Amino acid sequence: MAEFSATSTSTATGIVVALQANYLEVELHAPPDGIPGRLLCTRRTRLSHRGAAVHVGDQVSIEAIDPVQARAVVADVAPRDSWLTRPPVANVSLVVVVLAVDQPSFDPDQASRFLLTAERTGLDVQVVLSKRDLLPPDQLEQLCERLRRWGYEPIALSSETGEGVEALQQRLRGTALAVLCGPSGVGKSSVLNRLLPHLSLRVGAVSGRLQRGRHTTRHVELFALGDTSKVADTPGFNRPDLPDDPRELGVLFPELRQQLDPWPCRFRDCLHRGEPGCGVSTTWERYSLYASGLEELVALSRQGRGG
Ligand SMILES: Nc1nc2c(ncn2[C@@H]2O[C@H](COP(=O)(O)OP(=O)(O)OP(=O)(O)O)[C@@H](O)[C@H]2O)c(=O)[nH]1
Ligand SMILES: [Mg+2]
Ligand SMILES: [Zn+2]
Repeated sequence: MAEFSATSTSTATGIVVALQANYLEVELHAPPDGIPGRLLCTRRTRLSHRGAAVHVGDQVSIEAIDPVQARAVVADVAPRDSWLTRPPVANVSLVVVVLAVDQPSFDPDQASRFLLTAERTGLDVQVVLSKRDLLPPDQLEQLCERLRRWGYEPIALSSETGEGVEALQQRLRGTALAVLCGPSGVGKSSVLNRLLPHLSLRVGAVSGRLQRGRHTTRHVELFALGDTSKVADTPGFNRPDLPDDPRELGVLFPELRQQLDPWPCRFRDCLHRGEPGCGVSTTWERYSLYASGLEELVALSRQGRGG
């Protein structure tokens, strides 16, 4: 007769839902009989040797399951479909950029940096304008219209009143993994508490003259939204970096991207800075932001080349 030890020989697959110090919290796709749905895991040392970082959102195979302690070991990581660097989340299918209409006040430069970072993934990007209760309806409509000119169809919502939350819920339904990202204090955790009332995530009041957030959320964590969708709460931060390559910048602006098909310029490597023969207009709102971003990147790449 087989002898049972504390460690079962079963293996299983799951998704990393959180990282805690040196542990990975893994939710199993189909827990074998008698094995808890969530396990606290360490990594096989050979994974660390390969330099394979394991992140939230990674699909992993696990072994050495200890059903009593709910522990296991991550043996391997599946190749990623997509990768968001900051916040670090693997296998994202939708990037939700959350921006407050006020408190903290809407900052077009900061908003754009978050949008550019989201666009770099090549994934779908959804803009959420949070705290709509803080803005009169006509000003809210103006802000929505502004975002539309940038190439986005925003969902305006309030986690205080609940208005608009249903629209986000609809958008997330059927999305395998959505990530909420944006500045600290815009209400990312608050909207999750509204969507999933059992969560009670910690939220923090904004403070100071600039009504900045207090970096309340410290870790990326995934939560189930129905049977087929997951959504990630992430720590807010304030100023994402631009991409490294100036030639990459243009395609990250939807309103410029739309002007580039078909290619309107006489020059193949045009950076669209209003030179004669460049067919790109310079009269769109974010053009100045594009131009100054470009200058910053060109200067950086010159420095990098030592010239
Ligand atoms: N008036 C109003 N306040 C809100 C709304 N949503 C969130 N807040 C408040 O905004 C503050 C920040 O909310 P959080 O949910 O902690 O913001 P966060 O984006 O998760 O912040 P970090 O975790 O620091 O990135 C809290 O005081 C919330 O009560 C809203 O819809 N309307
Ligand atoms: Mg938070
Ligand atoms: Zn051009």
